[in-house]
Amino acid sequence: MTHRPKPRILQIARLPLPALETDLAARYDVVCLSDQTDPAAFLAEHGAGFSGVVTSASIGLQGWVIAALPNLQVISSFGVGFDALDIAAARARGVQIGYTPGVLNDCVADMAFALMLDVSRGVAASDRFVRRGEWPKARYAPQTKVSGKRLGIVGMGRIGQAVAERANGFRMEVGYHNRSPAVGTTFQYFDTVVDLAMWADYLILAVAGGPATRHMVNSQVLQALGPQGFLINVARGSVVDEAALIDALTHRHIAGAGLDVFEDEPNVPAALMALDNVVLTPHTASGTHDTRRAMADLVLENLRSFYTTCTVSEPVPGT
Ligand code: 8YV
Repeated sequence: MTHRPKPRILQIARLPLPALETDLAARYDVVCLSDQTDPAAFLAEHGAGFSGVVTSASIGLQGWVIAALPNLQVISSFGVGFDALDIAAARARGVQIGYTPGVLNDCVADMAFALMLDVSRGVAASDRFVRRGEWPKARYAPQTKVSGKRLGIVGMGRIGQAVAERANGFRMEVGYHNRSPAVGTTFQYFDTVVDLAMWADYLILAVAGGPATRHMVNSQVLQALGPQGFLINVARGSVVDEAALIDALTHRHIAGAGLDVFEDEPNVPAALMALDNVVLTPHTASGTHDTRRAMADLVLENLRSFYTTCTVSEPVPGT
């Protein structure tokens, strides 16, 4: 019996799910680039030996790494966003790119609602109030009702739709902005984010990151959202002008914000941390055992499919 050597896979950095690293190591000859003392020197010496790359939406893949892998054929990314991945460089080389759409919609939409409920009702803030021992001395101030309010969704893709589905149980009216009106939805469409923000009590961001959406939420949008309005971001930090948001929150031009993503992760501005009308989570919208396992299975399936049929099973659109 002849033994074909296992394909060599370059893992760009430590992955969010250790079990995925174990599964990869059982199937492939894996080397982690971030474990190398001099990654550039390592690639110069060994780059030609790798046919595959595994990365994540947060880690991404830079063009110079792609250039240092002359025999690269497949990239399998853990996540649905690909704004940190140099798609153009990979496409120019005919490299297949697989990602993990679909399986995280529920958890990201759940997190959007968790942030919306928390920042409106002061869940985390009142938890801090109780822990500080303030309850026996004072009453916690009334907060903002969520049910029945207007929910504005920016980006009516799969995650935006999962957010909209949840609004029904809260008897919320849904409006949305998208590049173009979404087929098959009856929700009210707004041509601009400013118009949507003006209408909405809650603006939930569920758009892709990247140059096309950079600072889509700026001071004008925040002014339109107004002093009773809340901003929820489960998309990408780059979608919001963070300096403008800090200014709007500090001067109460908006009521509050629930943020899972930031412009310079994992660094969160001290000015945001100092505010009580903000709920901050560390980019964990997809971070449940169930969803991370389903994402890991798709990372493995994309590789399995590529190494048996020469095509990934979930290609990034347009590749
Ligand atoms: C993950 C994400 O947290 O899928 C995405 O685009 O940003 C998240 O689901 C990320 O991939 C983990 O690194």
